[in-house]
Amino acid sequence: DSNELVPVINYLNENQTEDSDKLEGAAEGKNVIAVSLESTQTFVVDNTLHGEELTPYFNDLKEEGIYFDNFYHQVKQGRTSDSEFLLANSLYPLNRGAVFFTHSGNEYKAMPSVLGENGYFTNSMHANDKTFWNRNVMYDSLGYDEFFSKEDYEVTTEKSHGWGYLDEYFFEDSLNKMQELDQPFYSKMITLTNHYPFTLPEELKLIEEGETSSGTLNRYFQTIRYQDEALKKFVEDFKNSELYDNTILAIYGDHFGISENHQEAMGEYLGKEINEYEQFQLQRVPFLIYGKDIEPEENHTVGGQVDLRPTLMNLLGIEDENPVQFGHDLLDEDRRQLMITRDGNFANEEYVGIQGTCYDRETGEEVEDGAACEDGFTAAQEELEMSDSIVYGDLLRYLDETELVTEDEQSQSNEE
Ligand code: GP9
Repeated sequence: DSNELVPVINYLNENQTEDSDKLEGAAEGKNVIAVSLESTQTFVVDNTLHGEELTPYFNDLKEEGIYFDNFYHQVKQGRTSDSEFLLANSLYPLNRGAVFFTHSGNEYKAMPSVLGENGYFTNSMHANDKTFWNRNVMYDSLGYDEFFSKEDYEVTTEKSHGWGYLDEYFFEDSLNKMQELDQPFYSKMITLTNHYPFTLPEELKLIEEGETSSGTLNRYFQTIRYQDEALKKFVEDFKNSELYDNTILAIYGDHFGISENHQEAMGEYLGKEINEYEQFQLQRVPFLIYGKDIEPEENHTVGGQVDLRPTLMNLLGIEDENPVQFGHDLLDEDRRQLMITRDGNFANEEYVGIQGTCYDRETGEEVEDGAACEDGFTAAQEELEMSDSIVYGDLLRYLDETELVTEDEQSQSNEE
């Protein structure tokens, strides 16, 4: 019942820092375009193959925005849909299955619905079948006004490959659609071409394939390079459009593309042995905030996808009335730096904790004093359990009444 929410809200309140974000409201009233880059990991950023950059455009673009280099994906079996869940709710996805399927009937007070209440036209753009990951059902629960799916794009065989509509055309059509939307809008775009098994038509291969022992990794370099070219066309067109003046971009990787089955090949490419710590660090995905009046900065804070919502809402200067969020604004200088994975592992400023073993986050050395990681493991367990209780118990349906209860308690204790 509604009482189950109280301890969660109390815990979250205790862990909130006073907001000391100089960028609060920096993008007030602006449109937001969130771009989810399929299978894009941080290790490709500023990296080369055969002496050529893998993501030449992104490498330059990140110098013009706020780039987070210690930002991790937090997905599990629901993959892209889990990353969407993290972004929309600032809750953790589930340990088994995809919450987009298992709990699409829950009540959420997700970012699209809150933005909607604040005058935004909210939509998701993804040129795949609308039923994939149960998106057509879940998007209603998350409060999206519209879903532009495959049927809304000019998908032809010539413009498709592998999983479907090629990114370059997806970006082009999407930008055209956005220019027609009511403003302010929030559009979430999801790319598709850089998806396993990472194949491309010959003429779209802009770089020779890799030479490692994994064909998957070798091809991944080519689809990553292709995606970067498609992104370039999109952002350049965006900059030349009227949207540029009043829109921010939030570009992030959704999850890993290269699984741990390819560790050896990854080691060949990176020139080091991929142990447990390195494998963990490979779960970093890029995150970039870019827009006309956004001051460039390289930000090293440790965070993850659960932090996207509070970060964006803060930039927009919107008071988010849903207190049940596990993320912390990435731009808040006093934020608690703790990134929790669905497996109960974590990274904080000093350590990375993996399956009971504690590593120095910067050096990767195992820390003798294992107790150093105890707090992190405990917090990870606690938060995952609390987040699960919300999802399994469909507790957000009690949000309105619970808030009244906690406020009452608050004012009572103030009077005492
Ligand atoms: C499919 C796309 C890819 O619509 O989101 O899904 P993934 O396999 O990466 O979760």
